[in-house]
Amino acid sequence: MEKVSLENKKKAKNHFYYINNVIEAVSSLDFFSMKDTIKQAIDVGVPVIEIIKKGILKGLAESGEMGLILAAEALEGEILCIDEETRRSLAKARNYSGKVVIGTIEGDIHNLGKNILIALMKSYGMDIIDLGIDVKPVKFEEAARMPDVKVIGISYLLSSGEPFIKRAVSLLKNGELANKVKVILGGAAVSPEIAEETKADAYAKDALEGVDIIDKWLRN
Ligand code: B12
Repeated sequence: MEKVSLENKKKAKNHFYYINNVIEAVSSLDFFSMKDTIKQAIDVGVPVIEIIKKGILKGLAESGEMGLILAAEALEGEILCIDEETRRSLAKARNYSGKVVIGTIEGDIHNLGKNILIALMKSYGMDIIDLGIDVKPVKFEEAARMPDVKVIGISYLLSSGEPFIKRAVSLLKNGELANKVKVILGGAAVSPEIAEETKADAYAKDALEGVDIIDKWLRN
């Protein structure tokens, strides 16, 4: 018993070291060390979810706008790479059914927030279809018709995207798809008013809140 707890303490200390390196790299705007430290943390076995929650998001909070732009590039290759076998076993352990579709709304090319959410969802074991950026409302509707799709997540950072968000949610929630899919909105331009006005099922102020809501939906 004593030995196990000592090992756990060592492991936690080790993880703390690698997570701190990630925070340091992200907050100091060092693109190459961002990539390296994220990869190192993954290689030594720090769970991706910890790297995102305790490392990347903390580092981002300390960095300015330039940091966010660099981090967007650095993250893409590193944290979105959970292999399919691992994902499936995580999904089974959590009793998930159904897929999540995600995309950034028409006219909007911001993808860092969306990619962070995807990385988090993958680390929970969720099965994801990423429609990418600048996604037309009708594409969300088409995706919602696919078998197994249960959740549609829409990212929205530019306030000029409001008409497209309204159109997308209307296509998803005003017809026969309303009972098939749940819709969640996120991103800096989303407000409680928009979520209520559009009749989306939920909105989330950040990826952590979003992933918890989706987690509950996929278990039902
Ligand atoms: C980085 C950035 C860019 C990068 C994007 C790089 C990339 N690959 O994403 C570049 C330089 C390309 C860019 C371009 C532009 N940008 Co810009 N950009 C930003 C910036 C600095 C950070 C956005 C970001 O990545 N934040 C970090 C992430 C982690 O946060 P987030 O996106 O909010 O996501 C979190 C949550 O919201 C949530 N989340 C996000 N999506 C979703 C979805 C769901 C379903 C859920 C549940 C949760 C969720 O999870 C994330 C983690 O918690 C913001 C300013 C800011 N400080 O926010 C401006 C900002 C968004 N941009 C802005 C503008 C105006 C532009 C441009 C039009 C500029 C121009 N004149 O060309 C263009 C847009 C081009 C286009 N057609 O989209 C404005 C928007 C203003 C507005 N209200 O409309 C902002 C607010 C800057 C400002 N203060 O004016 N931008």
